[in-house]
Amino acid sequence: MDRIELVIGDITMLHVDAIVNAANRTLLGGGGVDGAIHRAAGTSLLEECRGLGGCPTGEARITKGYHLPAKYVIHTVGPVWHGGNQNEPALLRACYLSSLRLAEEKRLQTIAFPAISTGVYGYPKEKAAQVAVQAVKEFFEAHTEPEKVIFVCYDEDNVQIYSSYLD
Ligand code: AR6
Repeated sequence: MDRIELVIGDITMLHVDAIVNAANRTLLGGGGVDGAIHRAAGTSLLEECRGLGGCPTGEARITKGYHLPAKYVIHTVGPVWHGGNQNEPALLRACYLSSLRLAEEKRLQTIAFPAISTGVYGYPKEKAAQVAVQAVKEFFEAHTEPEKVIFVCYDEDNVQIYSSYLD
């Protein structure tokens, strides 16, 4: 449990090895945390993203962090919530696991996640937090790297929800 931390605030401010972006399949930016990350990183991020050719839901891609304090950005595409019977939990879980695998491959030690899919994509926050915490715990059982995961809560709801799961 000491490998999991909860931070309240803006993910773009964090001095970590990688922050995760809740992107869309084009990887060309958008609103929410995606917009904030692109604004803070600068236009070079968008240029690098253009070269990636998009990303399927549940997968992840890595870029540099440019003007961000974080060294890298791991872009993952969460599922849009359609009621829960369209494979949403498995796809959301895949986002966390594929991001963690990329971090491990690059030997990154600290990685910060926003609450993927819980904004524009409408995934219920409580259900999403459960998937997120469970995926990270399971990954940690079998892997020593990354050393630390930070869950970043931007809204008050998520602060309450994550706190209750991590207690
Ligand atoms: N730092 C940390 N968390 C944040 C920040 C921030 N600066 N800003 C918002 N959040 P969303 P999604 C939280 O909508 O649901 C974009 O247009 C927010 O409170 O950013 O996966 C993409 O391009 C929420 O809990 O992502 C896609 O089209 C969480 O981040 C689409 O939105 C996720 O909300 C992805 O939708």
